[in-house]
Amino acid sequence: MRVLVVSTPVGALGSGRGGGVEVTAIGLVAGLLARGHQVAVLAAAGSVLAPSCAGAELLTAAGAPQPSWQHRPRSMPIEIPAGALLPRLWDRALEEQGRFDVLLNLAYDWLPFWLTRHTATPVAHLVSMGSVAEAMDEVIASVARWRPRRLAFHTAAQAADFALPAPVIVGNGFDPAAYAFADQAEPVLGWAGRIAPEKGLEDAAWVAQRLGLPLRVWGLREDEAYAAAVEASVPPGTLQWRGFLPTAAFQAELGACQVLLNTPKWNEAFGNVVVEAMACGVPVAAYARGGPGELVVEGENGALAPADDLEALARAVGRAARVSRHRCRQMFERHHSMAAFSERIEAWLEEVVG
Ligand code: HBI
Repeated sequence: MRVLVVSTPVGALGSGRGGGVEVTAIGLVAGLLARGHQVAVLAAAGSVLAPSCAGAELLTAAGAPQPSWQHRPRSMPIEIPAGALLPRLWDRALEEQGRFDVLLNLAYDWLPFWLTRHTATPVAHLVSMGSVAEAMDEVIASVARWRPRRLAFHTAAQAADFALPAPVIVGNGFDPAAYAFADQAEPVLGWAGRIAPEKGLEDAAWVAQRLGLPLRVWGLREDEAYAAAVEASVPPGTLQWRGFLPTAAFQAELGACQVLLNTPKWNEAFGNVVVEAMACGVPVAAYARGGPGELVVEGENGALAPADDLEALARAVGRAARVSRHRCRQMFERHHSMAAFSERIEAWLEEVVG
């Protein structure tokens, strides 16, 4: 197939601003290329493609980034800033659509969902979040009523926010060669994600201090005040801030952790870092909430605690530390490799094109 992947307007690929979508885009583009499809990527000016995506054509558009839905009230109207990037991305996508079999949208934004019924080349949406806003729920529901299979989700927990009869669940995918299995661990815990309230870092900090172990923290300090508040909530030295690292450096440090803590405070659609930890052989202790609640299987690749139950999460760390690190890697390779993911994406897009 000839696939045009239209990226998120919140930031350039490779900047870290796109959050999980950046990792998804790499797995999806590299995976489809490896399966012999022609792929082009339309993204914000300044985007760079990972080496594994070198075979894809890169189209860019410049404009004002879209404010993230993650920090907007649910009743927020749709906003299009002056000079907005989003309409420019889709202006270009509609101009180019004639040379593609399918347009694959990765943006969680009103415009591409609204366009779905009106394009010549079919648009398919890989929905990147659960329900975060009324106006988005409404436009996603309108696509679901018209052609439900034009929507795909990362997990069933995420899809459940949109009440579809039989949602397409595609998981996510990562390049196994990019993650090194680490058999030995240091006596440290890990936490990774955007440093923002919905990610619940304060709970991981509390558990680390409760267990008397340092907590290595990786991620973009998106909310500085929040980061400072978490730092102040535990004794100095509990948190070791590692910043936002490119995957190669991140996974090398992540592999040294005994257990990764995952503490979502919202219906996390997937939980990329949970799978990245598995790829490095690191078991995960997570809240039974959202995607992580599905990805972590008690006793197999980690341990689960009732959401927001700090004492239970501290106990889950002990159970997670005892699971086989080889089993974690094995589960990653079977379910979450780029090959497994792109096979699911290919089947979905061929159904859309068909
Ligand atoms: N907000 N408006 C908007 N559009 C997106 O595509 C978007 C977002 N917030 C977060 C986000 N995408 C990605 O970080 C997802 O991986 C969650």
